Amino acid sequence: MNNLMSGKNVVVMGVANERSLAWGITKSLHAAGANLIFTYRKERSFQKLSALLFEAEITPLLVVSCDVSDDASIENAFLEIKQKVGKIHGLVHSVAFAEKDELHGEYVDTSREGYLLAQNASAYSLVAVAREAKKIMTDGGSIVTQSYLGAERVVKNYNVMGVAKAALEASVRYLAEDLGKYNIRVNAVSSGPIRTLSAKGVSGFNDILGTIAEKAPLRRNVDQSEVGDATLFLLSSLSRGITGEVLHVDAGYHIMG
Ligand code: KAL
Repeated sequence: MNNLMSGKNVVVMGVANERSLAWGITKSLHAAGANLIFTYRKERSFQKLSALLFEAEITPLLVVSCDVSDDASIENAFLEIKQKVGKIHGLVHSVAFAEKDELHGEYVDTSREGYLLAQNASAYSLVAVAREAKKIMTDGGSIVTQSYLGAERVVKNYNVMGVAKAALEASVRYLAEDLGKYNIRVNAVSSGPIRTLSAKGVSGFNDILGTIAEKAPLRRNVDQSEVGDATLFLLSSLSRGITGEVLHVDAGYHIMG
């Protein structure tokens, strides 16, 4: 337990189950004394989230429905947050989606529809959410999103998501410039591969983990608690001089040739 976030209201988007990066982040934020607000899209995620919060003895300030690919849904969610909580100091964007069909084979075969869907849900969603969050971050704040190495390099099968993450990371930089004048910082964590619901059904995921364990400087993989603590750092005043950054939490793998 530390007091890094006491008195701070933080919105967490993207808890689907106990393996979610957003759940690791929730645990770090809770241990740091943050007041937490959650958004969910699927009813199934709401039920999972409610059970997880109960088990972890976390009492949220608020849980609201929010579909990040729908502007009206985002506006409604942030209006409700404003009405019930007032201002916020932090936002965690930990959502992404691409059609399964686009996540294997060759990138050259990506359909227009699949490309736009991945960009919409995984990259534009940060822009739309930042615009609403800004209105209630009246004391300044910090926004953190989640990325992956596939934004910078070609990673087999990541395909359309790699291009969406590249747009997400570029958005972090443009948003950092726009929101900096309001003392709102915008950063990303680029974590190593972690077995989450998004990684489910990915053939060869064990091989990916094996490569990291062999080649990363720390000779191991990372977990949700490490992503959680790094995200906490970026949300807290400890990182007050940092914005527009992509922080790799990957046991150092990205530095290797
Ligand atoms: C190279 C890696 C292997 C995996 C390849 C692609 C992973 C893409 C991530 C993307 C977010 C996954 C999906 O959108 C899956 C979706 O089509 C089906 N799943 C769902 O609908 C579930 C139920 C919901 C909860 O999932 C979502 N996302 O809504 C990348 C690996 C090594 C690292 C990973 C997993 C990166 C990442 O971006 O998650």
